[in-house]
Amino acid sequence: EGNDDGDIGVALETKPKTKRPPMYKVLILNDDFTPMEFVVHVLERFFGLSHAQAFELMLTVHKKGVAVVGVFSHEIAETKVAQVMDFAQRHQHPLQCTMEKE
Ligand code: NFA
Repeated sequence: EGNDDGDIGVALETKPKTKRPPMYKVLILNDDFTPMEFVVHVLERFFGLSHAQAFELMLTVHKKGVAVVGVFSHEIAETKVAQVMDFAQRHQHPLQCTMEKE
């Protein structure tokens, strides 16, 4: 940084910034009423988990109160949340699904 072209030699070099899109965690919350089998079905149907994976994750939510069930782009996360909330409502279960920035 320094030459004879008359300017002031402030460091203008910048990092080449590559922008990855922010990712979003999709969370399932425990409640006292939604049947365990319904949650397992949701996890299989909307998150592509095997029955064994879905059962294990359902138990984690049941015991800990909440768990991350997947990480997605904003658009995909919004779609998953809407699908789960709609499916739960149609079956009259109070299951809650939300998203948060990672
Ligand atoms: N706690 C619910 C029950 O005992 C099961 C459940 C698990 C609900 C995970 C919501 C999420 N029937």
